[in-house]
Amino acid sequence: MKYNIKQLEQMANTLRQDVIRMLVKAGSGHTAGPLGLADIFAALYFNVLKHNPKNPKWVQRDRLCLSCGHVVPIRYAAMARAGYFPLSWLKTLRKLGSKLQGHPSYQDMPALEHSSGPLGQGVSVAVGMALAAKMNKQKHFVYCVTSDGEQDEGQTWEAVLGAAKYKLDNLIFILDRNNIQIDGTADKIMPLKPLCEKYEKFNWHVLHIDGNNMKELLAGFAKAKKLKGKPKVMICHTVPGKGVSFMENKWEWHGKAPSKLEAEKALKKLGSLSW
Ligand SMILES: Cc1ncc(C[n+]2csc(CCOP(=O)(O)OP(=O)(O)O)c2C)c(N)n1
Ligand SMILES: [Mg+2]
Repeated sequence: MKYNIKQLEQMANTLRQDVIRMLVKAGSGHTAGPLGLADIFAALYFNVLKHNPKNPKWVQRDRLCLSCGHVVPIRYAAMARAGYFPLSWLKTLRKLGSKLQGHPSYQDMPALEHSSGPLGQGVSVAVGMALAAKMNKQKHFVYCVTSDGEQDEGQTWEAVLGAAKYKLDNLIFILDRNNIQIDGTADKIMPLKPLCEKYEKFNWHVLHIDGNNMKELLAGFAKAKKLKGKPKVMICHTVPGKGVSFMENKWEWHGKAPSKLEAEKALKKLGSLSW
């Protein structure tokens, strides 16, 4: 069943609460990116993706690659809510022996499509999957979530070149333009502007989206699917830490988990009555 905009917005808020609960229990991990990406993951898992949680290896499924692996808590939350595994597993994030590792582990959870963590690698995996789909005349799309920090990786641009060469119009990058990375604002660490023109000159279709606006997101995905002849990138402007005012737009929350007190405050801001 495809969720409507209101249901998707509610789901995004639920996912944000899940992320806070997971991280405080884990005691370490990444907070800002996952909160900023909640709307995108709600849209993907509850409206956009052709997938079957009960049959994760269904051949005709759309592939979702997560290249910036550190934001995986938001993907775990969306997968649990979509029925890939029990919600109780979310409490095991980052624990020894858990399937929910701090960075995606394909060995532990094949529904993730591939492992990631070293930035820049997942985009190449996505290009390979899209090329394979073309060669096999398969109809599914390959989506790849990548981050602005990842645009600093040389490997990203090798993948971008390759995708254009093979005119992979079954490939859609979802670029999280949240303007932060590990130890500063993204553009201070490495200026990326003009990012849109860079992708255009590399022969990609480029869309600009407010990545925290569900209506824009759904329209963006629909448009991206239709564009032909070139790979597509949806540059999604998101607010890192979205929904928790004391975390919003602060790079300091890139890789820090909330304390118990901070988590309680965050959950209140997200409208939760309990923890
Ligand atoms: C190849 C590689 N170099 C460095 C790192 C360390 N690292 C982890 S996250 C990160 C920042 C990435 O920026 P971004 O994905 O934009 O972070 P966010 O928006 O989630 O804060 C860095 C440099 C890494 N994981 N892989
Ligand atoms: Mg970033």
